[in-house]
Amino acid sequence: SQYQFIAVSTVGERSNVGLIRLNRPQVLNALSSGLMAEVVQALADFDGNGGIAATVITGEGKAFAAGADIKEMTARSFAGLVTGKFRSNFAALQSTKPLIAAVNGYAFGGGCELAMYADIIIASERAKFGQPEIKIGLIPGAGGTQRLTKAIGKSRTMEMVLTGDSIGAQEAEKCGLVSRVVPAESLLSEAIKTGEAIGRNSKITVAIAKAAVDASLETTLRQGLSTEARLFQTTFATKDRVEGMAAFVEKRAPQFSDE
Ligand code: CO8
Repeated sequence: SQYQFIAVSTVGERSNVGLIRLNRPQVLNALSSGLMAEVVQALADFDGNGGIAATVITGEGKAFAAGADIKEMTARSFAGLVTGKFRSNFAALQSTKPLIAAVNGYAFGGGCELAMYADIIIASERAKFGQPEIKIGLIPGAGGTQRLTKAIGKSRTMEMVLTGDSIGAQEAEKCGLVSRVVPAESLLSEAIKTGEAIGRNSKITVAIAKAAVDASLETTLRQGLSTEARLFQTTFATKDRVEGMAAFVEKRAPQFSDE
């Protein structure tokens, strides 16, 4: 394999779901620069692969990812952070297709941030989410203060970011950080099933829908509704909407062409 720190495959009945497994279980999948660079590459490859409908990312062992690699970070300096490339792998994460995080265990620090980068988080009952950076003299640096606040609100985010304490899967579900909690043994199959369900829809319409939901996090309600209206209109220009409606009327399954 071209990868050292992750394992990459395609899964699902139609082999149309990408799977990325973080694979440094001996250090709880700590996100070293090397590992992050591989995640960026694998995600970009799946994104550009016409046969892939969605990607699932998960961790090997008892962690999803316990954060940035602290041993690697100890050598970093303020000047190096300002002028260097430490953040660039997080900043380079890019997926126009749906990304599903299957959080199997600890999602701490950069691990929680990586999960929150995903479009959907499905949690095993063993999952734990935290932004413990404060305990080592840092603050979250890859979206933790922003995406967590948008997901679960200011008060809980403040409590987590200021104390460094983590929350379990049930609490994460209760406060809306994850879409659902499933038994540990069915986590991966549930995440893949979700990818397959997305894959039964038109790729072009899925991309438009994802862009519309993403817009809600970036803008005012008025602008967001306007963006949604425009994107809704564009779906009428697709062959897949003609097919989808025809199939409904004719009481048959649609044959989407992704056009
Ligand atoms: N980095 C490096 N090594 C790690 C990390 C990590 N983040 N987490 C765990 N490990 C290693 C441990 O050192 C240990 O290695 P060894 O066996 O050689 O001693 C091995 O993994 C197993 O870990 P533990 O023995 O600690 O396992 P426990 O089950 O006892 O504890 C915990 C699990 C509670 C998750 C614990 O490992 C822990 O607290 N880990 C650190 C969590 C943390 O602080 N994460 C935040 C890191 S900072 C961060 O993520 C900033 C992100 C910035 C991104 C933006 C880029 C600019």
